[in-house]
Amino acid sequence: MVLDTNMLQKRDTERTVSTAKRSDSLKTLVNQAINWMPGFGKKEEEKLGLLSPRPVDRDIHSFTPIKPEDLTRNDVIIVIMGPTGAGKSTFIQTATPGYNNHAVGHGLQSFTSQITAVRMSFDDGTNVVLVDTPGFDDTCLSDFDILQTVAKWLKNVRTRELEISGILYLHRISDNRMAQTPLKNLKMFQKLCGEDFFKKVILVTTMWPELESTETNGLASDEYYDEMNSCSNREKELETIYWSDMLNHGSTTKRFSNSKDSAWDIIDCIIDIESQKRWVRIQEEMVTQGKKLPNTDAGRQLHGITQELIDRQNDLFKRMKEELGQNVDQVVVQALLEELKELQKDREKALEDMRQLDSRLLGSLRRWLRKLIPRKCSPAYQDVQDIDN
Ligand SMILES: Nc1nc2c(ncn2[C@@H]2O[C@H](COP(=O)(O)OP(=O)(O)O)[C@@H](O)[C@H]2O)c(=O)[nH]1
Ligand SMILES: [Mg+2]
Repeated sequence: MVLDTNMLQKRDTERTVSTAKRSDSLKTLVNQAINWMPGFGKKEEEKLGLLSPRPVDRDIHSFTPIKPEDLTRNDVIIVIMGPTGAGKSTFIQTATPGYNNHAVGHGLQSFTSQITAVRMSFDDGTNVVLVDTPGFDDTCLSDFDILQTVAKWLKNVRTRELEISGILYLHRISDNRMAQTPLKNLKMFQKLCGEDFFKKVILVTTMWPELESTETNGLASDEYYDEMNSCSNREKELETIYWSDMLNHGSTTKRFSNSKDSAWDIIDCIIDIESQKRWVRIQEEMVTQGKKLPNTDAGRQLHGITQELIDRQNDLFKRMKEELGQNVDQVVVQALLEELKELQKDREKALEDMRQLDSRLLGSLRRWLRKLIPRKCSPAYQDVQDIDN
C-alpha cells in the first residue's frame, strides 16, 4: 500500500494512542490530545475504544422470546434487516449476552428463515423488542417467500396499531465491493421501507477489523491499518453512492464494533429518534390502501428483479449448453454439468416466484376488470373470463 507522509504521521499518532489508552494515567492526556489533533474524528475515537462507556448501563430484568401477538404498546420495537450473513442474529446475541437465540449462522448460510423476536425488560419498566428477520437471499426460502413472511409480520403489527420505532439495516463492511446480492437486498429494503420511514433507519456496518485480534506487543499491526483504511474507503463509497438517497432523507450510519456497548449505543440512537408516528411503506400499502403484496412497491421491485434474473439465467443456460456441446474434456464437461444443475435449481426457484407474483397480479386485474365491466352486457367480459380459465 502506498502511504503519503500525512498518512504515516496519522498512523504513528494512532499507534501511540492505541498503546496509551491501556494506561489510565495517560488516558486523560490522550483524550485531551485528540481534541486538537487534526483529522482525528469521532470515528477514530470509536475505533480505538476511547469514547466513554454508556452513562447508564441499564439492568436487563429478563429476556423473553415473543410472538407478534405478544407485542404491546409498551414495546420499543426495533426491526433488524439486511442480507444473510450481515450479522443480524449476532447483533441481537451481542446486545443480549446470556440469552441464546440459537440463530447465529456460520458464514453466508441462512439460519433465520423465520422472524423471531426477543423482548428485553428493564428494571426501569422499559421494554425493548429486537426483531430478527431473514435476508432476501435465504438459502432455504425463495425471495417471494421472504417478502411474504416479512410483509405479513409488518401488516400484523400495523393492523394492531403498533408502531415500529426504527429499523437497523446491517451491511458487512468487510465485503470487497457492493455485490449483486447485497444490492438486491438494499433495493428491496428501500421499497419495502419507503422514503417517509428513512428517518427511522440506521445503516449499520458490521465486521470491522478488530484491533485485539491483530496486535502484537500492544501495537496494532500494519495489516490492521491497511484493512481499516480499505473499510473506511468502502464506508465512504456506501455513503456517497449506495446510501446517499437514504442519508438525504434522514437515515444515519453507525459502525458496529461487535461489543455489547456498541450494540446498545446503536439501539439507544433508535430510542432517541424523533417520536413522530411513521409507518413503514408496505404497512401503509397493505393495510391502509388494501393493496395485495405483488401490487406494493416491494412486490413490483421483486417482479422486476426476478424478471431480470430469469433473463440472465436463460442467457447463461443457453451459453453453457452450447459450451457443453463443444467440449470434449471430461473434467470440464463434468464441472459444466454440475453448474448447469445448480443453475437449473436457481431458475426453478425464480420461475416459481414469478408465477406467484404474476398469478396474484392477474387475480387483482380480474377483480379490477370485473368492477369496471358489467357482467353479460359487454363482449370484453368474455376476455376477462378467458383470463380466469
Ligand atoms: N468478526 C465479526 N464477525 C461477525 C460479526 N457479525 C457477525 N459475525 C459472524 O458472521 C456470521 C454470520 O452472522 P449471523 O449473525 O448469523 O448473520 P445473519 O444471517 O445476518 O443473521 C457468524 O459466524 C458471526 O459470528 C461482526 O461484527 N464481526
Ligand atoms: Mg440470522
